[in-house]
Amino acid sequence: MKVVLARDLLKVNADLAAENRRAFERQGITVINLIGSPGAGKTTLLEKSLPFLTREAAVAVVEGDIATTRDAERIERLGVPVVQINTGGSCHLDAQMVASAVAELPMTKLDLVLVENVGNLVCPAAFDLGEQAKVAVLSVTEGNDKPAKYPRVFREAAAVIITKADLIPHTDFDLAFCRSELAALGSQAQVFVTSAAKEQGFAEGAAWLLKVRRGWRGVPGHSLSSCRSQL
Ligand SMILES: Nc1nc2c(ncn2[C@@H]2O[C@H](COP(=O)(O)OP(=O)(O)O)[C@@H](O)[C@H]2O)c(=O)[nH]1
Ligand SMILES: [Mg+2]
Repeated sequence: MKVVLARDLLKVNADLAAENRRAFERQGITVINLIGSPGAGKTTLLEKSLPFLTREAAVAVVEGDIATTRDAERIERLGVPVVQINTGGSCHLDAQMVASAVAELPMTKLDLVLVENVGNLVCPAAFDLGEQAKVAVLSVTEGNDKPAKYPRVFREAAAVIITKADLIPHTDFDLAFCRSELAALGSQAQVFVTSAAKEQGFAEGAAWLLKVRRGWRGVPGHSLSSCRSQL
C-alpha cells in the first residue's frame, strides 16, 4: 500500500505554483487569489469591481467551485473572459487546476487575472496557486471573530474586503474590533468596506488593485511587501 503524505502533496503543489508564478511574471500578468466563505460575496465583489477594472486593464476571471458553472455565467454576462474550474468535490483550487484554466485564456493579451477560490477559509490558505497576492473576503454576517479563528488567510491577505456593510445594523459586527483583530494577527492588509446594495467601496478596492498591478508590472520577483510602501 502506498501512502501519500499531505506534505508531499503540498510540496508538489508548491513546485507547480512556483512555475505558475514565474510564467505570470514573464507574461507581466498579475494574478489575485480571492478567498472567502461560501456566500461571503466573492462573485458579487467581482461583478461590482470589474466595470472599474476593465476601464484600465485587460482582465479575465477564473472561477473555482465544486459544481456548476453559475459563477462563470455571472461573469460572462459582463463580457469578461472567464474559465470555470469544477473541482468535483475538492474544497480548494490548486496550482495544477489554475495552470490548466489559464491555458484556456488569451494570456498574452491580459494584465490581470482574478481567481475566485472555492468558498472556504481553511483549505485555500494552504494551497499556493502562484498568485501575486491573496485577497480575503469577509461578510459582516459571518461575525468579526473570523480573522482570529482563520488566521492564515487573514494574515497573508494583501487586502481584506469587508462585504455586505449595509447589513451591519442587523448584526453585532464591529468594524473597529475587526480591524484590531487583524492588527493582532500582524496583518498589513488594506481594508475596504463594501456594500453591493449601496454600491459602495468597489471603486476604492479596484483603484488599489490597479495601483498594485502597476507596481508589479514587468518586475520579476517584485513582492507585495516592496510595493506596499507605494500604496
Ligand atoms: N445585502 C447584501 N447582500 C450581498 C452583498 N454582496 C453579496 N450579497 C448577497 O450574498 C449572496 C452571496 O453572494 P455571492 O457573491 O454569490 O457570494 P460567493 O459565494 O462568495 O461568491 C447573494 O445572495 C448576494 O446577493 C452586499 O453587499 N449586501
Ligand atoms: Mg461565488
